[in-house]
Amino acid sequence: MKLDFITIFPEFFEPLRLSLIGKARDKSLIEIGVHDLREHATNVHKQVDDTPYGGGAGMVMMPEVWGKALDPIITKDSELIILTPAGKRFDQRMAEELSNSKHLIFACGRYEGIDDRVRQYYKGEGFRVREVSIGDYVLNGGEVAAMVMVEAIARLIPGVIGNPDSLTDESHNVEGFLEYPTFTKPQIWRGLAVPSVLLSGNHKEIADWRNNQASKLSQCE
Ligand code: 6GU
Repeated sequence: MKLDFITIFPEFFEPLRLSLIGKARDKSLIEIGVHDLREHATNVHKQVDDTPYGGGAGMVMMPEVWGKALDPIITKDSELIILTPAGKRFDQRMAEELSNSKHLIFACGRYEGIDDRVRQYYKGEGFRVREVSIGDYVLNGGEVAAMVMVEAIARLIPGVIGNPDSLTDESHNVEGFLEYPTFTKPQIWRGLAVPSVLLSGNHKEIADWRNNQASKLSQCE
C-alpha cells in the first residue's frame, strides 16, 4: 500500500519511521510519501490560506495550492481522504475497508479547513473522495488524525503484524466488542493476584472466563 500525506508540517510524520510501521516500510509492505503543501504555494509569501468568502473568523486553505499538490499523485487507484472534524467518524469498519486500498492520500487541512471545491473537483473527476473525522472534538489540524488512521489501518495489512493471531479476539473486531483484561508475570504484583482460572490450564474454563469478562466490558449481557 502507498500512503501519501499532504501537509504544511511534514515533521508530524517522522514517527512513521518507528515500530511496526517503520518495519513494514523496510519490508516494502507500505510505501510512504510526505509532501510539503507550501512547495505548491503560488505567491512570494508561500501563502496557502486566505480569508473566507462570506466573512467570519479564521482562514481557509486555497484550492489552487491543493490542486497542484494533488494532481501529480492522484490516480484512479487512489482514495483521497480529507481530514476534517465535519467528516464521517473513523472506526474499525472504516479501517478494515481502507486497509484493502492500494493508495491512500491524506489531505491534512489546517485553520478552518480546505476550500470545498477541492472535494467537489476530485469527486467530479471520478476519484474516490471521503471526508473523515476521528471523533467529536476539534484538532488544530488533520495531521494527528491522519496518524491515528494510519496506526489503525496499517496493522491490518497482511504481514505488518508478525503474528496474525493478534488480530483475532481484538476489541472492535465485532461492533461494540471490547477485549477481556490480560495479565502476565509475576503472579502477584503489589498484592494483586492474577485471576486463578488463568493459571488453571483448563482451556474451556479460560475461554468461558474471557468471554464472560468481555461481555461485561461490552455491556452485552
Ligand atoms: Cl480529521 N481534523 C480536525 N482538525 N479536527 C478533528 C478531526 C480532524 N477529527 C476530529 N477532530
